Amino acid sequence: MERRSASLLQWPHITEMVDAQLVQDLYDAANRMRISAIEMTIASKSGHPTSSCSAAEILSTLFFHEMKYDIRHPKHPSADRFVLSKGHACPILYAAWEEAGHLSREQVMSLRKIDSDIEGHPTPRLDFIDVATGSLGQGLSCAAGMAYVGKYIDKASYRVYCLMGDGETAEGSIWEAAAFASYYKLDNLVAIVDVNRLGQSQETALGHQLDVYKARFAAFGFHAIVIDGNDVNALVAAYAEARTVKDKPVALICKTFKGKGIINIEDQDNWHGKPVPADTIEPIRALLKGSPKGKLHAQKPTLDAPEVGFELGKIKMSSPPEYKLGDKVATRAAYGTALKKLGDTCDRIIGLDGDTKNSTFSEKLLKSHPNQFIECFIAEQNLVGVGIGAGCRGRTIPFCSTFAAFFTRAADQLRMGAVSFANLKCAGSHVGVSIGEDGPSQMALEDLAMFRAIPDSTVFYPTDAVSAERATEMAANIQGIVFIRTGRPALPVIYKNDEVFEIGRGKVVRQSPNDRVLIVGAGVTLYEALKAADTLAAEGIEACVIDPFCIKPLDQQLLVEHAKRVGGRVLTVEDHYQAGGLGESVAAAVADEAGVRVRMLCVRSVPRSGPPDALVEMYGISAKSIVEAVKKSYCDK
Ligand SMILES: Cc1ncc(C[n+]2csc(CCOP(=O)(O)OP(=O)(O)O)c2C)c(N)n1
Ligand SMILES: *[C@@H]1O[C@H](CO)[C@@H](O)[C@H](O)[C@H]1NC(C)=O
Repeated sequence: MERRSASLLQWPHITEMVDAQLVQDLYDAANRMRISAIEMTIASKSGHPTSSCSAAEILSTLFFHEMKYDIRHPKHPSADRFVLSKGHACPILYAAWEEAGHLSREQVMSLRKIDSDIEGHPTPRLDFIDVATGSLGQGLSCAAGMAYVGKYIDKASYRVYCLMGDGETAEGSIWEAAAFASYYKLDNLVAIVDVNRLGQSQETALGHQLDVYKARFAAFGFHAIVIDGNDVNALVAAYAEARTVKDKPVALICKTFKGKGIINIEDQDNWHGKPVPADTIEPIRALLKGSPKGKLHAQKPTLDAPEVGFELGKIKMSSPPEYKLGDKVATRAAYGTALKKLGDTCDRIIGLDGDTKNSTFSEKLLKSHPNQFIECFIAEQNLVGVGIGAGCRGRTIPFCSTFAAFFTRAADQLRMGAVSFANLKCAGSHVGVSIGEDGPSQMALEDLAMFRAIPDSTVFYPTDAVSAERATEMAANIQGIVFIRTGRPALPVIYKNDEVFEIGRGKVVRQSPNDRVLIVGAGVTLYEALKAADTLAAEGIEACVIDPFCIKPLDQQLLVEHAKRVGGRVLTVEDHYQAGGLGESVAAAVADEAGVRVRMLCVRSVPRSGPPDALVEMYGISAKSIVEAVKKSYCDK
């Protein structure tokens, strides 16, 4: 009772009276969860019991007093969401789901075993995890994406809670997310910081300076509350206060102790990420006051999230491509057109951009369907994180766009997107030296490598406007991470409007029975390849030209067939660095074929500013370079 009066004094406007028995039940739940987390990590001989224990009360009050969910359907569209941004503390999360009756003792004790989904950090292999965490600093972006969708798209009452470590808040991406959350007035989002003072190798930069955390979150537009994060009464009151805040996200700055409750280890350095002695369990058990496991139940969700009305595989653009052969259209413009046409037929197609929407042409969607567009400003890590959060649980199909170069800044978010099995579409414009005068800082020359490296990703590199529209339409219909590489220059339409494109199928754009070389290009270099083929033909050397359209999966069969047909002479030409690009993809595809050689033209040094044509020439990926390379490599013998 004393504890309660203290916290009510701190928050005089909170009238929520908490039953003393309930408070005890929540302490008992927290201590049972502590014991479970300690036992799991002892069994697995690894893991993070001290990072777990500081947050035991934060989670017990959240899961058994505050949050609304249904253990029979943890991902119910109307259920409150929880993101454990400090993913290494997952033993305490697993313990909460055990306490809730959703996980069995046997399951949690399989922590970190090779055949167990109770992994070392949380992943959506588990039915209660929406986004994988463990690479610190990313959870708040994902949570903000979920909260945005909850508030503005689902227009439902579910709330989103995100637990971060104090050390973790040194990540810049946390502050990108914080700025986003307050700009969009995400009052359904609660950011909780477990300020347990310690990081992995030493004390955090701010230690227990709670006022500094408070000032920082307040400066970012949050309603910030400082509490004793190991005090159930304080937590209950703070969560209740959070629910009353309008038009601002809430930050709960929780003063805690790392290893809270573990004798001789609480608040001690040197105990990060290792099991603690088993004899620490009994003293915690002695704290239990007899509230039995299973007594506490979560509140049921308010069932007000709407059904989403789309089915992957059946989403169509409102009209097919409408171009004339030879029309000059940039693939980025065709991407924008296609995105708008997808938005016409499916209100869950959303566009997200980082203040480049009039360059990537995602603004076409914004102009027609303002409610289906999220401006994320110049914060690409958050752009991708918000996209992942917005797409999870199938609530939307997010299309993120920016200059392709700037997606590399979110490489870790994209990598974690793969661990999350995220459904995310990325359209990157302004690729290669062909962007011209803006120079190398704006040129994507590593993007294919990065997106190809993502497990199960699909990578489209459409050459003309018709194929760009179809790539965008296909992207909407595939589950998973898709990259569409679009270009800046307006170049001629080469395909008819009714040309059929498929994932993993390329197009032979020029061939004759006398072909002696196969040239593979995409985007600007496909046009260079066609020009080169004309020049070569005039000199009696016929060339087959293939547009791969899809770089991953690559049309291996088509490439092998034509490589063999032309006598094994293959030349690739790309507006990208060599590592991980088109040439290496083609080389890998034909590697098993005896008698096939692949020569590569690509950008081989840091480019400079200049007119696009001049740069294409200077960096050796022009028609002239192709002609020379064919003659040099394949014609003297
Ligand atoms: C991006 C990233 N950098 C580093 C790590 C390694 N790491 C895991 S936990 C941790 C310390 C986290 O400290 P804090 O956020 O204070 O959480 P605590 O464990 O103290 O609750 C570090 C450095 C990581 N997982 N992700
Ligand atoms: C984008 O829009 C701004 C504001 O209208 C304009 O000043 C700028 O030139 C546009 N940029 C491009 C690349 O079209």
